[in-house]
Amino acid sequence: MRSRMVAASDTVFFSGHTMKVAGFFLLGLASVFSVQRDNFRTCDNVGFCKRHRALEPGTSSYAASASSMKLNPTSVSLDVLEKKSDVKFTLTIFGLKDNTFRIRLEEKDAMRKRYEPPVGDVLIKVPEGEELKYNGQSGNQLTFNKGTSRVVLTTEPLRIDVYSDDDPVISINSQGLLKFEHTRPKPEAPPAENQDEENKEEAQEGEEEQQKEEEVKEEEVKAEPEEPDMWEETFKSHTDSKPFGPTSIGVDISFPGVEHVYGIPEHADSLALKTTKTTDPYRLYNLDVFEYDLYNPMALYGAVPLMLAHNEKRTVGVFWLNAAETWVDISSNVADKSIFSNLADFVTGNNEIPQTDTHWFSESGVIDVFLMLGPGPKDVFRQYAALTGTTPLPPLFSISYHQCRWNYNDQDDVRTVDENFDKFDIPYDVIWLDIEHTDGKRYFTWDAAKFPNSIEMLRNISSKGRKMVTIVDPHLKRDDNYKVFAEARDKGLLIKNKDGGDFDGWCWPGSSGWPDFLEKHVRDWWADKFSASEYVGSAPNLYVWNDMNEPSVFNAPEITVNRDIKHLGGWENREVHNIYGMYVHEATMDGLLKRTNYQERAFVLTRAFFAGTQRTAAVWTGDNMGEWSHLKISNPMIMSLNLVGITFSGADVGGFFRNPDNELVTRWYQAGAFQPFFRAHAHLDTKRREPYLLPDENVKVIREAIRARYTYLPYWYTEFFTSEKDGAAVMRPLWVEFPKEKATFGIDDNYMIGSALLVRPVTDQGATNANVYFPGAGEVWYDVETYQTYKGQQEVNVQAPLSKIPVYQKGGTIIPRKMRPRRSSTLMFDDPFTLVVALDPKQEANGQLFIDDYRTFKYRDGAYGFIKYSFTSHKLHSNVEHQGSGFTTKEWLERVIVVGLPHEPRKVTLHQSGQTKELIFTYDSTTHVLIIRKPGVNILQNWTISLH
Ligand code: NBV
Repeated sequence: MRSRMVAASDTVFFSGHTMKVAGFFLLGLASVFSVQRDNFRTCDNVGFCKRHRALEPGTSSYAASASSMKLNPTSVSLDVLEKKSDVKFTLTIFGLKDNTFRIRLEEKDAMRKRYEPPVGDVLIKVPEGEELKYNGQSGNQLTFNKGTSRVVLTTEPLRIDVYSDDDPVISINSQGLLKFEHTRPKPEAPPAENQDEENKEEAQEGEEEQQKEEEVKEEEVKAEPEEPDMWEETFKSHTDSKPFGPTSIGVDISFPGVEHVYGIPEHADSLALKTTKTTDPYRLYNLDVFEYDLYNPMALYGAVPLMLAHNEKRTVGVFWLNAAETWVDISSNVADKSIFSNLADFVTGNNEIPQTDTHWFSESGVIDVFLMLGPGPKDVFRQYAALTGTTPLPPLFSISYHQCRWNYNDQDDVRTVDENFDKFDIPYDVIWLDIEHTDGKRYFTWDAAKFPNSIEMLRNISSKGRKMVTIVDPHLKRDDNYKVFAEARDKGLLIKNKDGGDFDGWCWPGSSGWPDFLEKHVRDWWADKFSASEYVGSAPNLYVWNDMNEPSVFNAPEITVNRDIKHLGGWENREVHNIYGMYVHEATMDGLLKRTNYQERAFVLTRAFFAGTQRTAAVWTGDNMGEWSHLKISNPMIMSLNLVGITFSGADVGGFFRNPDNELVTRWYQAGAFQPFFRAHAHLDTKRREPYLLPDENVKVIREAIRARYTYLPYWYTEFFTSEKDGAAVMRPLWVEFPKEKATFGIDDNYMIGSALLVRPVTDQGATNANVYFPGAGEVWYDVETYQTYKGQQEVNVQAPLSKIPVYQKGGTIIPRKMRPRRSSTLMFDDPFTLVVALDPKQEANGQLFIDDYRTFKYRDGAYGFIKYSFTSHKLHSNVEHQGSGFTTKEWLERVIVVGLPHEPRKVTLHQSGQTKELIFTYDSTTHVLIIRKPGVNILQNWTISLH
């Protein structure tokens, strides 16, 4: 095989500190503070990536046969022939409810079944069909209508164009890059190696020889040659046996009229995806990338193959349902006219119309693509949510502040940290324990010397409403005396190596095995491990964190399991790689829910993820660095996750590696306080940096930032509740709220939380100012601290000294807050609300509030309150839209702040149940802010406050 790809030895992956396991020392080799790229494959050393990327746009060799057409009420299928190989495929186009289509291409007489995630695991159910009407044939084009959309299928060369309201919106295989590597028997003799790179180089020495080689190459193209890496591939010292040969699939998908595409996390890159002409394609392959680099398309811990394409007119989404390694190339006739202008002839032949062309290819599976036609961003969120589900309402504690570190050393350490938060008046809800809390990295156990009485520790924090999260990784130490491992081995639950024995890899505990979470019975077994009797020393206020679930394997290729390892169902890891981590956290969540017989909501954090992860875990962006650039990239990274449904996501506050200075830590808290998942975390080797350890000036600012988070919890909670229903991003790019405003399309340092709050975290060292883009012509925005106003559709350089978080409330919105700082969110359950009414130029505003018991599933039976607020004609109305299943609350209204009121009212009155009461108020004529005190009504009531 290619000698270029075989390194003398593999670098031992390492965490930055010395790990001693079973007499071995794994030494930290990667301490240069940037990723060791050569641990990871690039497209150049991935056979199928090279093969797909080498395809030239042109005429497709695939043709559909119109006469084979089978019409069903909601779908149509046709035979497709690949003309060079004579292999047959079935193409099916499904009409789905809510402006969605599905397109599948499968091999007809495949020698081996291809993996597809079982329905229920990624897709929550078989998607509901909608009538697809055949509208006849014209030439080689068949047309199908569904509502106001239509699909035009060109039979030869095969191409599918999708129109929405007569506008072309998505085109598939218009560049002719479709390639489906059909199953085939292994050739008897190994393929010749005369095409290898090295030989090519040598051949360049003599012109004659070179010419000969070119002739050979030409011949081979015609004959569709077997390439050397089709049946075996080598990376560094690892050989992938590839017993089933080449199985990849790929096709081009174009978005006419579109310059901006987003999504396909996880990458440490800008929000708007870049063209990949000079880089590798964006790679989706769940990997543990040590000290990842920024602004490149390398794969990271998780993968969601969903892309959103957006322009002023509409948003569409493409979901590529495939769990294998996937790459996505992006080109654009706008960014790169010279090369791609000839491809921009979508319909009109006018290459002045912008177009983004993407090219998707996966190592195996079938082509199964969902096209969501919006037309708005929130429609695409809903359409994708109908396929893969939404984030269930998190328990309130989990959207509060989390204090983590690798590691809190022992019970005393936990007690001291806990007490210090109280001493310094800083709220926090959850304290976390990393791998060192266990007995030798045996998860579900405790280091008896350091944590002799974990139950007492858990009880202590519980008295203040606080929780604990412990880490539970999926690698099990191969130790006969470790019950969890022994049981998994004896019951045959572990993934196998290619020869059928239990797969043996290296991770934190040394030699380890991995349960095969793809199997339901394995997940059930794992879930039971969280019961009080199995997880000895745990308590109901203990929740879980799944790390290393890509899975991370230190001594395997690319620090993950070999592609040819076998899962219990017979699949190779190459077929299922990206979905493994999701099954781990799903089983964990199930275990936590089981503890209370599915009564109490729970919390799981995961590092690896896939489409559907949103249903059972929050996600964090892994091992970032305490660097300004990493603070900056946390915003687009979390926004990308939000765009693909993973709304409950965040980044390590402070940065995981290195020692950030006080200013950076402080700015990071300010950003984290306005990101959905808010947790500080730090590497074992870093200096302690709990907020109270910083100089007074910083403690003060961090305290304010965390308190600000707590004051906005009612708003976050309401947003999460509505997002469970409609799948909308909670942390939103500005274009989601202002889809027609082109200036917002490339912005990734300003964002919105819901529809009311605009946030612009300061992410530059030494900055005392920040450029804020205020979107929306005719809108007005209010600084949430000073109430200073800003007009929409302009960028303003605002003052942002260290104490300032630039956050703005949109005129026309009403935000519920709780303004009494306490030690934890649980202690705030019954606290009174403040309503902040920010008036728009018409002197109107609307808002809403969701309340329940903040912790159980009873809201699903209707036991919650949902209140709508509206301000119009100088009156604020509270309208209880829902109060069900006997739900009541002690929460009440203590204050109303009306912002943007030009004149002081003479009198303010409260009207409720036929009674009127005068309320006290103050008015500031410079800020135009009215504060109405003590309306005193229960929050779950209808009333009106009138300004006279
Ligand atoms: O468990 C240790 C760490 C953890 O703190 C971190 O958050 C994870 O992303 N873990 C990775 C393993 C090793 C990191 C070098």
